[in-house]
Amino acid sequence: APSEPWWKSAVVYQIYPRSFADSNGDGIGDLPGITAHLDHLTALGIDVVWLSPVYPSPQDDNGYDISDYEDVDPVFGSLADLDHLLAELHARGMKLVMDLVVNHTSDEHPWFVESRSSRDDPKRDWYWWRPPAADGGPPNNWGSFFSGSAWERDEATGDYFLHLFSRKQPDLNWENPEVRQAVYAMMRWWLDRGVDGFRMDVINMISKDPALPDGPQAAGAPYGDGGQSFLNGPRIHEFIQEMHAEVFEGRDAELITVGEMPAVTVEHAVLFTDPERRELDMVFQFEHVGLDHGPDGKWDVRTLDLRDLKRSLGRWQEALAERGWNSLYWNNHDQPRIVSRFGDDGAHRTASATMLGTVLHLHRGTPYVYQGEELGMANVGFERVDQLRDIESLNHHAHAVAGGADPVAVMSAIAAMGRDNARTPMQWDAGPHGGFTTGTPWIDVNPDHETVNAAAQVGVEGSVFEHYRRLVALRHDEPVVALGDFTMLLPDHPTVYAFTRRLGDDELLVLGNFSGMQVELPEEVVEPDAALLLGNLTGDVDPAVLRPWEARVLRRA
Ligand code: TEU
Ligand code: CA
Repeated sequence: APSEPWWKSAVVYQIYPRSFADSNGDGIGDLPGITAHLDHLTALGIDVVWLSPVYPSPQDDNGYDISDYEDVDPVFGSLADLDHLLAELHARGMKLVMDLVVNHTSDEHPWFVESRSSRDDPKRDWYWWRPPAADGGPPNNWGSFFSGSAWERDEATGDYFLHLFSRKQPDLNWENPEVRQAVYAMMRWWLDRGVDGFRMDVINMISKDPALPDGPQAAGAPYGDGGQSFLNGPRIHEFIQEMHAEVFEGRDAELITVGEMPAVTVEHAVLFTDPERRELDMVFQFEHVGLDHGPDGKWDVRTLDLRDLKRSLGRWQEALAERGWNSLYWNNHDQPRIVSRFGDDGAHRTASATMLGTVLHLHRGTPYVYQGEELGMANVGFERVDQLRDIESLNHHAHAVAGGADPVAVMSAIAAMGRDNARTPMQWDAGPHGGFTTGTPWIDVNPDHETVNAAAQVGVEGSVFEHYRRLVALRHDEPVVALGDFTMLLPDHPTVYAFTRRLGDDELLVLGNFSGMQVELPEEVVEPDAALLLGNLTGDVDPAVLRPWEARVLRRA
């Protein structure tokens, strides 16, 4: 339908600049490095690049701690380098989405430097300052996402400030209208520069209950969970609608906006993405990437039950079928690699990576490919603390070990779930450091780069890359893939993921084997007359059987 927004048939590619390509040998990826590798993106056929933060930053959280919203950190290049990248992307028909991190700033942002200077500074109220509790401790019991208290006492005044993430990421006070206007002005500045939209970091945390009450605290737990006071908080839809009116109104048709929203519910997601409400185009939800977490959270590693995955993604497909829109992802810079997580990064790497890609990309929604996913890059699984770089993993390790946890068990959870798995350098070729840098990389390259790399895959039949290229093309070429409705099949099958997509008379059947065992298909999905639109394995196809990690996209006769 001509009236459908362009991003419904688009595929987005996420670049984590620090780990993509280093142009000057300092061991850190940079903007000229990205610009030098645009052929890779063109070959894949993607429509949009989402660039993780490149702004000036002390890099406490790899750029998610911003000290200047309107410039580029010298480690990544200059504003001129960014303008050049933008122009080159546009020349190739691709758009650029910037990361918008406005739940918090760096503690080195001038706004916070002023704010902390005295109790009556005009910017004092731009952040969440509270006096100590009666015992001199923090104002409430909230824990930070990066271990420890969510409060830090500041020497200048003796008050505490709130930081949901690192102590170098103080939370902005969105109750203050000056804060909101300053953010909107900055966003307009970027749009005027030519960027095509924003991925909004933890944007469903910006509205907090100003009472900041204690959260529920499990027996023996060091901190309480403040989530009910800041996840999808009281004014969240008001703030997002205001942002839309102040920043996007009148120019939104060409843009793409996606809100990153830990713990967003389907009910809120419908509100956020219903076009009539004028909020956001889509959100990143977290339910499906929490299914292998136990009751104690992400370090409590469990095995995925495929039925849970189908139930979860199926619910999201259904909830956003009439109004709103899904984003689709397995990976980003915070998640372990999907081929290691839900697939098999050993003997069945190519088959499982392509099966996972097929199942995801055939859902209704806008797919996001995270750098290296298109090569089947796997978890690195660091075994030593000195190999870790991520503040979340390092803080967790320090706190857990200090609290008496077994260091071997702590490292094995980090090896499975740690964010550094996503952040090892892009594997361009089999050469030293995978062709990422001529210097010493800021984080170790995965030793498997000798076999898993772009040079070995681009243009090579049977590779993960070539399969992803076909998936992107399928979305561009087949309206049913972009716009068709979705029906989940076989919800109780333990290893087969099956669904249909339908647009008018056109119906696709999608099958994926989430196991290394051959499986006999239940009769309702055996279709000898259907045409094979896309498969991930070569050789003879038996309509009644899926081979290990096989995926098929069939067009019903
Ligand atoms: O992440 C938000 C978030 O809640 C988690 O995914 C987080 O990465 C953590 O793993 C929780 O266990 C966003 C960014 O994507 C992340 O890189 C930043 O560290 C974080 O916000 C703070 O800006
Ligand atoms: Ca560099």
